[in-house]
Parts: sequence; C-alpha cells; structure tokens
Amino acid sequence: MELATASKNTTTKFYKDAMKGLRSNPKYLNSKYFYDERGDELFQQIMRCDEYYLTNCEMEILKMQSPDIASTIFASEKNFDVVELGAGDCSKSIYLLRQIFRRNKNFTFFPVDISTHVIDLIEEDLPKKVRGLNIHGLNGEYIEMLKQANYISAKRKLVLFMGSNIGNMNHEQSIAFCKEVRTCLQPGDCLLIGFDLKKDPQIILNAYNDKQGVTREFNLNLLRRINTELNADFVIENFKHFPVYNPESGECKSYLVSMCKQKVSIGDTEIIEFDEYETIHTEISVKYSIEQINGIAHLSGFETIEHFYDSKDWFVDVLWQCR
Ligand code: AVJ
Repeated sequence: MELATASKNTTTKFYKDAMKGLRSNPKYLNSKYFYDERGDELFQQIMRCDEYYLTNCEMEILKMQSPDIASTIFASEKNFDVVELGAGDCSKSIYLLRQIFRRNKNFTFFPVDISTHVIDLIEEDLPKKVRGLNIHGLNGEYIEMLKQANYISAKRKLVLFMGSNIGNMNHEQSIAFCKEVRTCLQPGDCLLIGFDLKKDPQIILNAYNDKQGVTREFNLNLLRRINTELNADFVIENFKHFPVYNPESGECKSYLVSMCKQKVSIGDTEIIEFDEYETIHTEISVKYSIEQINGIAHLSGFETIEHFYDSKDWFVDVLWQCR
C-alpha cells in the first residue's frame, strides 16, 4: 500500500517537471530523470566506453590514492560515518571504504541514490565485498537524504560526491548546492568531491558523443521513459542527439533536436508542439579549472585540504573540510 503511493507520487512529480520543461521556451528536461532501470544500465555502458574517460580517471585516483585520502581524513577525525551522494555501483568508492574500514570497523555507510534499483543492488552486493561493513541505503534526493542520515546518526560525517555528478549543475546551482551541504554539516566534517577538469575540448566532446552511440541511446531513453511512464507518443526517430562543448564556459550541453515539425501528446490531455530544429536541453556537464573549484570551496564555507589528481591531470577529487 505504502509502496504503491510512493511510486504514484514519483510519477506525478516526474509528470509536473516534464510538463514544466516541455512548456518552457527553450524546452528542457531535468537530467535526473535519465536514471530509470534502462537508464542505469545505459550509464553503466557509457562508463565502459573508451571515450568516456571520467570513470577511468577517477577509478585510478581511488585505486592508487585511497590510503592517502583515508590517512588525510583520519589525521583530524577518527570516528565518522560516510554518506555517498549518487553512489551508483560504488565501484570507485569501495577502495576508500576498505581503507576507512581498516582504520575503524564501526562506521556506517549511507549510500544515497535517486534510483531504488541502484540502492537494492548496493545493499545486496557490497556486504559480500567488504565483510562486516554497516550499510544503510537511502533512496531519494541528495539533500533530503543527507538530512535523513544526520537524523539516523549524530556522528561526524564524511560526504562523498564523486563521478563529476556536480557537473550536472550550472555554476550558480553548484555553489548553492555546496552551501546547502555545508548547512547539513558541522565544523570538522569533510566532503570529497569529484570534478572533471578543462582539457582538450575535442576529448570532452567525444566523451558525450561516443562512436557506439551509447550516449545517444541514453539521451533518447528519456523520451522513451516519458512514453512509458507518462503515456506519451514521442517518435524517437524524429529526435537527434546533439552534444556541444563550450571551452570558454566549460559547459558541455546535450540536446535532443526535433528533426521535423511535430506534435506529441502526453497523458490524456496535453499536446506539445515542436518546430523543425527546435531543441530540448537535457543535460549539462560542467568542466572546471582548479581556480574555479577553490572559489566554490571558499564561497560555500569549506577549507581546501587537498587535491587528488589522476596521472593525466584530467580529473580531480578534492577534499574539503567545514570551517
Ligand atoms: C553521471 C552526471 C557524471 O555528466 O558525465 C554521461 C552523466 N551523461 N554521459 C556526466 C553522463 C552522458 C555523467 N554524470
């Protein structure tokens, strides 16, 4: 009974958000809705694409430098719980979790994810990989679930926000978000954030336009999801996946371009009209300079403790501490 109500509410929020975006000019859809079961699967596939360097870079950082990262954190704080925002499959964070577990067996790991499916997988899988680890999965929005973790446990917190998930916010949103995270934390608490760095613009563009077309499928899947969950009739073939990267702003934006004049019906009552070549903006993935990253730390009330880079200097995990 409770489950049925919950899933109905999600659909309603999805409907409202989708309608708001599609009625706007220019049209947009929120990228958090990419991640239904098929979307999770496609993102897993993206992470295995040669062009999608982000995962490999951050994996290298966590594999090689987790002992350093853990020691740096333990230098100031010994008894904390770990909250991972957008935990995904934990394939990177597991290296750090193992190092933390070696130093303190009593902490609780709170993986947070927007996808129920992902949380179920973690709760089943992770105990097999780190035996004895306390896990408490939280399915929902980042800030709400961070508050939930604080409500469940009064311990000091290490918050992980990896994988360049922060890239899905524009500059203002990312500052507002870091400030909000800060208000949920106490002086001394830590935050480890993964930022994708500015680099050869072609390398960045290719990462969002892989040859196999997985990212294309991922982008188009959003329309498929609207078709099934919101009873719409998007003709998928009428839309083109089109990413652009602006090396000045560091913004990589993905669009779905309507390749003809068309009408789409959503639910029982709504009709959305598209002109030929009208766009739907579906995702932003921001790339940063170190100066910009340090600026965000300062503006949102954190002190920079250390930068952990991959060997190509393409990606950075920064450790911040609450002032
Ligand atoms: C999971 C948000 C980090 O923006 O790079 C990958 C999602 N979109 N390819 C990113 C994504 C298209 C990804 N993040």
